[in-house]
Amino acid sequence: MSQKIFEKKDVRKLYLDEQGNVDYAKIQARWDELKKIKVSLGNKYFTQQVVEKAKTLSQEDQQRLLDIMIAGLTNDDSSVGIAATRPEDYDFFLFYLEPLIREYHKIEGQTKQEHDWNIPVGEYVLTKIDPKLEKVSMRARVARNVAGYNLPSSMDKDERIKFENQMVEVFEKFGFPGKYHSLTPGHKNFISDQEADVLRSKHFLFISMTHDNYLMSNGVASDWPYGRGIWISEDETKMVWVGEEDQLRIISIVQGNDLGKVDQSLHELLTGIEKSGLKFAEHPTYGIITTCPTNMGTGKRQSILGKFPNITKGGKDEAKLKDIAKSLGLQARGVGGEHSNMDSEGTADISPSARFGVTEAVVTKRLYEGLIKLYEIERNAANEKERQNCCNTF
Ligand code: DAR
Repeated sequence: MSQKIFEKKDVRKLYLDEQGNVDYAKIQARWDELKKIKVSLGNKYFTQQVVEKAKTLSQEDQQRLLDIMIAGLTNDDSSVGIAATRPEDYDFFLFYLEPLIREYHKIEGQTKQEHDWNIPVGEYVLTKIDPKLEKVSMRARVARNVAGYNLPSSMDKDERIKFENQMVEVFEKFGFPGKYHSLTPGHKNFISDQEADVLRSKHFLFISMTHDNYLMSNGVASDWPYGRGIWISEDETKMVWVGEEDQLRIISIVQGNDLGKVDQSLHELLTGIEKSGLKFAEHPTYGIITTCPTNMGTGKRQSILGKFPNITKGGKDEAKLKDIAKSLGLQARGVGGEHSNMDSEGTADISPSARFGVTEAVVTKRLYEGLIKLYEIERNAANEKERQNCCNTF
């Protein structure tokens, strides 16, 4: 199967028999084919035991299980490949999801998620790592889905629009000065493509989801652009994405050097939204429920945009930075987020990979401690380059 864009409604047909029932032989054949290319977690844990258990379920539930793993079946380069369709999937399909959740988040023993937003201001200060890190783009977001709705991969157009309108009501009364911009044609807050592109050029708004084969094949991008939009605070430091991979991505972007200040800003926004009466989907042990199990637990991702020209050799060796970051429990992404490239200065978005089994406070601590080591490696790479340059001249 090539890597062109597949829509969920078309791709799922590949794994159904003539009666429209799930065809396990077709699924297995595709997983076997993928085993020669790359083994995603969805593939690894789709064992014979899982198949046997799945076959005891109703056809509707078997199809739901197919939908959960369809991005992994579709994308040759998938490393996870899972998207939950409803909050209940994290109970109902645990026989399949639990081991892959444990492996991704490196959880041994009990899995109960704890929360702690007690994050000090003045402690995780980037200029302590390097005085040059005076004005850094620091970001943090939490993913949230609202109880009572399907998750985005199985929302239909009406549900997406209903959800967006419920959020507009929240934004109108939750007390933060700002404005909602909708991509939904005919919406009272509709913005044109040109206006949307301005927001994208500032790295505020997400790009069209129709270009992402993960989100297209698992249905998260269906009905684009209906029910999608962004709320932006007047000072452009707080944002809420509506209708992306999770129903809500609540975001804070701060230019500066104190990681704790981003958390403070994010937590203020999150609390403001909660106070408006919304109830987020939460699991008693898995914590915050998200579409992708990689985000569950805290749903929090905190990052900085940093330059690593020496490790990446002027942006040419992104893989090196990604490998080093991984060994430090961090993820390195390009300037435009996931699946994007770094620039010629090796500018990367660095965040801790763990979101589950750690508290919100630990995510910040891990980012800071990881950055101490990463910048040390960058300095060593710079010194090494200088040493080589010096000696090459002889
Ligand atoms: N690249 C996809 C998704 C990985 C996690 N990222 C999310 N959920 N945005 C994969 O399955 O490898």
